[in-house]
Amino acid sequence: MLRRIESALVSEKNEELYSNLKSDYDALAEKLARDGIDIEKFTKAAEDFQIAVPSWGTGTGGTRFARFPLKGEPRNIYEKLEDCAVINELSGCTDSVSPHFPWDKVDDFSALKQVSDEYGIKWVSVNSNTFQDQPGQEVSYKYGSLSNTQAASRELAIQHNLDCIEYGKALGAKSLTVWVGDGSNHPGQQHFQRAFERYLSSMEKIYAGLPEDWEMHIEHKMFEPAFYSTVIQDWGSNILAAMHLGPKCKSLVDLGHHAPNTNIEMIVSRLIQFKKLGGFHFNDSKYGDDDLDSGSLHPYQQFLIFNELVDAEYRQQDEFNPSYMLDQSHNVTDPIESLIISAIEVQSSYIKALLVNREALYGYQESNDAMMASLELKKAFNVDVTPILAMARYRKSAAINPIGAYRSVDYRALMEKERPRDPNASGSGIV
Ligand SMILES: [Mn+2]
Repeated sequence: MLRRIESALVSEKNEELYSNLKSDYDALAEKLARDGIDIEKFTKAAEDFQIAVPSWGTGTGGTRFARFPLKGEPRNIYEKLEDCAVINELSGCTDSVSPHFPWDKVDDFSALKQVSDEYGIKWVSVNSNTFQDQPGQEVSYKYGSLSNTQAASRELAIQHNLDCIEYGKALGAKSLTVWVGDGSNHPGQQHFQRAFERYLSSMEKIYAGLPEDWEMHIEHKMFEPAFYSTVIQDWGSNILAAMHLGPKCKSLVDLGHHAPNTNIEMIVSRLIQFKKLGGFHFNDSKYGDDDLDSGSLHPYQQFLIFNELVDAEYRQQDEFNPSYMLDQSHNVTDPIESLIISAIEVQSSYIKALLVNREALYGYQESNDAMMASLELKKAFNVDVTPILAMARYRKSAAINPIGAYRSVDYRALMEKERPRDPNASGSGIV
């Protein structure tokens, strides 16, 4: 298999760290065994856990004020794929990439698929982009895309989504993620119901173009670029649209796309209950859609979301198969490092949620023992699962210390030589 970081280097670094890891792992195994928990089951779960990386996340993010690009940034989809391969080689838990069109320009899909196969990387949900005009575009999205009052703009947006499905088919993807920035900036600017009707009518045409084994995921977002109203601004509008469109359409939850303090885990539960949870864009947030690194600020919230997901797995909820993806903006860090650490943070939340004693929790819920129910969750959350995650990486020939291994090869300096900057290159965006 093609690699970007030599496996010999990773194993050399791992051997330096293995004996300490083994001690920590054995100590945790003994501690968990006292509660009748077999650590190996959780290590296996960590080995199996996978989360997708967004192609656009490999570039430095930015704000509407500025972007400070990193040296050696990827300039095209092939170079983004290379960086995604690095992330997977070191983290062992990111074996898929989600592309974004037309940000990702592809001339030959089968050639791209061949390279990704060589890296052992799969392509997952295809993202369409109808929130900005492309050079030479004849009709504009300035006043919306799928909900635009002008039929020509709507038709262009519908056709772009249908094209994205074809791109995804060529890459082996199985879902289309649709996020639109449609909305308004002034009270009275837009007729709420008519805009939503136009959106639904456009989405019906895209839905009709879905292959039998595909899903369509709708991503809601509270605000931006529209600052007064947004057509799919919350999970309510989202699930209404998904229910209207049919069983292949589900809702996608981006953690940053809610008002501060929203109980996202309860939204997740509702979507699970009605078989409408399509997937996630993981990130963290303090004020709005600030796209901080996953788990960097609210690790307990992320754990509580996984508590709902693991609960659904435990209950063998019908039609429960959400896709996991990172979607964050890396403004001050090396995106490769942020994506590695974020993937591991999400994996950590999953393993901690698996540690919850479900039957005990149900018992406390039935008997209204609020304190013990809360402590049951805290008990799992407070377990330091890092030895489990590191052992899982070691067993998969990924890095025990991914950032240490990454920094030891000075990848960015190598890429600076390999990828001279194009002064006309446009920046990556974040949705
Ligand atoms: Mn997103």
